[in-house]
Amino acid sequence: MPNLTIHFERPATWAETIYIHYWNAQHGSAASTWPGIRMEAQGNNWYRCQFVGVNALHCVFNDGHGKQTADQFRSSNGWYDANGQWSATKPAPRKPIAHSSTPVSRSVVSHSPSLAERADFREETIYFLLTTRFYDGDPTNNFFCRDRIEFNSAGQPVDPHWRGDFKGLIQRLDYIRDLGFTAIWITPPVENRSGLDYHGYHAYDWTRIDPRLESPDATYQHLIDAAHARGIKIIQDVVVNHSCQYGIRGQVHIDHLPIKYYVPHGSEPGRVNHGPYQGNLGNYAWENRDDIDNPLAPAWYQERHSRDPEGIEPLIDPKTGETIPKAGYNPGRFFGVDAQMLDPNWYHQDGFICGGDWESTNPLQQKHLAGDCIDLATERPNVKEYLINAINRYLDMGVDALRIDTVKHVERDNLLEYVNAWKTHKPGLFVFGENLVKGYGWGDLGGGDNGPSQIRPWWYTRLGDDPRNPESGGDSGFPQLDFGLFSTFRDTVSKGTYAGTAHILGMDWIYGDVTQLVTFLQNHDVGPDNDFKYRFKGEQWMAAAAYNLIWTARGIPCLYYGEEIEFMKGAPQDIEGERDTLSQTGRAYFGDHLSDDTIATTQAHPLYRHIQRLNLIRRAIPALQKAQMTHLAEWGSGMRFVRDHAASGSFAVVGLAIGSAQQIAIDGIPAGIYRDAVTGAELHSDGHLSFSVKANSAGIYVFNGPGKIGDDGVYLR
Ligand SMILES: [Ca+2]
Ligand SMILES: [Ca+2]
Repeated sequence: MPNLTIHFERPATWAETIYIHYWNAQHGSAASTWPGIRMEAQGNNWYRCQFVGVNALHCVFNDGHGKQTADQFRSSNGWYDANGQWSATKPAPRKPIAHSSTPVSRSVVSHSPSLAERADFREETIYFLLTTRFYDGDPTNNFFCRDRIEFNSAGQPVDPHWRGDFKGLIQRLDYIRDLGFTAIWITPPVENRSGLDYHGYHAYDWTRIDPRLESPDATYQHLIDAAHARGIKIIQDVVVNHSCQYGIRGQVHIDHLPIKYYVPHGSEPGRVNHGPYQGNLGNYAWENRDDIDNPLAPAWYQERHSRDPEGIEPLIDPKTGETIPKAGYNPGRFFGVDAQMLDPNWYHQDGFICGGDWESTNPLQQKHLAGDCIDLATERPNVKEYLINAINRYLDMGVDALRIDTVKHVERDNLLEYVNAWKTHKPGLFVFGENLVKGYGWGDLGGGDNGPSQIRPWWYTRLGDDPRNPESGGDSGFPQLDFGLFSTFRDTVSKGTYAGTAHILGMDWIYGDVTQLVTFLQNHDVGPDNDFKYRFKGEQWMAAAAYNLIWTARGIPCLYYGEEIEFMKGAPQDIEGERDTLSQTGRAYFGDHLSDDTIATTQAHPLYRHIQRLNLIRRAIPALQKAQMTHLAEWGSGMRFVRDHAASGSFAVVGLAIGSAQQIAIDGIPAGIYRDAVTGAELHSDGHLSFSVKANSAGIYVFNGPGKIGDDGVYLR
């Protein structure tokens, strides 16, 4: 009968009771209930637990007092030390970490596991899209936001903001699969309310999917099921920090006048002319043209919600006593929020963020981010209960991972309550966060940072309480989008060099588990040029070299929709000018490149083929997915490093060349046969390896590797 013995070294900041919570145990009882089994103290901070009749399990270590590790998987006896490293034998007492030792046995390539078997999210690569801007499968759910409507030369409104939908996404899942991605991150699908809410970040009801995304035969459940049927995981984007400016349906109301009574200066009641909004600016798709249907709105509001669709009957503003509709009457009563009148059970009471607040922890976390991002009292039990339960339902529907928005605007330990509640509800759940920083983001550790550690990405990946010492706490199990690495791309790949990359990678130790970070070249908010505002502007070969780095370095690669064809290259990521519409931005509608007539051209693009092959290579080599980077050297036009994943026996030497061909040399690696996944070249090493890499290509020499993976393209060759 197999037995599994797990040892755990208590980090200094943890309580002295240690638990192991486990699930998916093979050939044993399936799972423990949180916080799990209490481990037996062995002295010198080591704890032990033996599982009889079990040969593999997933687990989380915790102290029952709020500290916990990331999810772990173990299939043999092991010692998990306070630095978060597994060993097959008991580690010697603490000493400086030596270079990676000679690996024992070396496997070749991973097989292709099914979705259910893929418990480690580092095996995935992510395609990120704004559902409304991707592919329109059902024109009947299209909807124009009030703001930024685009008109054609005939004066007709075109390009509805809510255009792409689940039906279209389902129809194009095979496109994403063909490109090689195994996970899709979609923008928040819950019901929204705002003058510009097509992106989903202004939630009004977390318990409902926005009807503008669904069709009768293409609900959220249909999307999840269709993705799973293709081996693709769904990552749901979740906003915890704020609600829209109307409150939350059925929970809390924020005072407003109904927008159908708004009449701009120079206009008349019932005569507003604004594309699909004719007569007034109330929601044109709703019978009574109102903007909210909150049962907590006052009686006078609800009465108008259910009638007077024209917005022309006299209504007394209860706040001022004035009668509307009246041209030019205070727009703030329709579109603004009175921060003094917010319900303290649901909202913070500190007003709106202004200039000096952006690098200061308390105002950043307690004030409202914007007029339509009203800061929730996230520490209150009612807020926690509402948000946690709402998202649990989507986890039950099959959502595989969560991406948390605006992380730095919620205090870390408070936010970890949400993250850990979801991970407890769905053991093994991968959750990562967005902590936007332009720069290295090392906080109090220097690097020219003018903000404190407590609002920086690394802080949220850790459990310690010392802003100057990341190692004061272990891994929080809440990795972040790698804005630090992203920020360096402005000065590296955008200028055709890797110079400076080693500097940022040399700080990998500050993160709880750097191999879980989500890496990217750009996204819907930022791009790696000048002031971080534009879709990547650089030459195509620079982008190719950037992807070579992102796909072979530590972290989980994430591509923003359209990058595969340099879509909207150089455009601002978000609306910039006073009159910009979405079609002038990086959030333009992508579906024209995915139609039956155009998709072949899209799939022939050199970067499409490039990313497709990088996904193929990464999926075949566990070291590229899971190992840290060692033996790192970088010299501007080239770099090399080792990815050594002892647990799977996968070992790869990577050489990268940007701008010109490079000769790569490395010492101190295991002797044996190495095969390049890019060229298929085979080399014998006696501890030294030397090889050449063509310009903007990569050499990926895998110990006992399978040889060439995929076909040569313009860059990988
Ligand atoms: Ca649609
Ligand atoms: Ca907040």
